[in-house]
Amino acid sequence: MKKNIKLYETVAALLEPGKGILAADESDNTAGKRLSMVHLPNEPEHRRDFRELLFTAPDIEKYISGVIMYDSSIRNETRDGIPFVDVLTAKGIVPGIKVDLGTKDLEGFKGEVITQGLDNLEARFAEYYDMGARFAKWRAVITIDEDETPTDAALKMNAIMLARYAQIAQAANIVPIVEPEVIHEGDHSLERAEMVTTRTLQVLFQTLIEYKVDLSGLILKTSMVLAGSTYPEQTTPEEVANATLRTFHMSVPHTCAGIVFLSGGQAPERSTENLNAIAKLGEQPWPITFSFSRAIEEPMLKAWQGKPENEEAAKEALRATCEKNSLASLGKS
Ligand code: 5MM
Repeated sequence: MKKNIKLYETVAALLEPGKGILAADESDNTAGKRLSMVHLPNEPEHRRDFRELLFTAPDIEKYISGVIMYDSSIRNETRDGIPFVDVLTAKGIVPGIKVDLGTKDLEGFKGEVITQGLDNLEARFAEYYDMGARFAKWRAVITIDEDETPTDAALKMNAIMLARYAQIAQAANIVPIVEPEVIHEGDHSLERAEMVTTRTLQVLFQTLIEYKVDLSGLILKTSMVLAGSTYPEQTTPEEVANATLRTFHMSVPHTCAGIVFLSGGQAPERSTENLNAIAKLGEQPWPITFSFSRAIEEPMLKAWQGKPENEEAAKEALRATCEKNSLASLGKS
């Protein structure tokens, strides 16, 4: 396999110890859900203000190595006309882009979905690279339902699409983040979550290897292994940490450049506690850190409330949340 130094440089920047990745890649629709938390309508100027607060907050670069954006935000700029990509780059933060186009039902497989977005991906990557993006993200959604869900057929099809996306990204000098999100909502036990996540990651990595994706130039974004959100016995951080690392050791090759976590709808404090417990288990074959969206944004939104007079407090809430997660990624929270 031909080595691509550019990919490794980006990987090293993204996985700098003590830093994590902010997932600010909500589609316009989902950004509207964030704005509704602060009683603002889903209008372009409010989406811009939301992103401007996130990207211009002082000192986040001490804790954040990269930001994943959405198509409309990578093309957007601050109220003063500075492109968001330039704001991030000036802070030494690597700009990234979500390139999947969301999910649709997988015909014949009740409750299972497939991710769209492979069409024209070469051309889209070329444009995003010119805009400054150096890494990307594609999310597959895996739901745990009855005993037979997820099916191996759905896992395989999602893995092939993740592998094809990763091939195209690497050919464009863009580091792919592959995100097979095992959904937290549901009444499944911790054991079942562990079994499903292990199988999902095994199928994914077998497929990535089969299609000759360079794992040293790729980052895995994954769920923590947790009991379902409505399962009667909720899991302690130590249980989450042990189950999550057992899963990785059963499924993630040591050549994979690194592993980052999504928060999956857990409360911000719980996401941080679980990350801290994982880091406390000591050094692993891969760098491990956070790539939260909701768990980073929620405290900032609470402080902001959509009011100009709260903007400085909102930026400080964001900085403090990033610092807490930075410490947790080192097991020092
Ligand atoms: C922000 O959520 C992203 C998906 O947004 P759309 O549904 O609008 O496309 C998602 O990709 C996110 O980056 C990850 O799942 C991690 O987010 P959480 O909130 O789970 O940390």
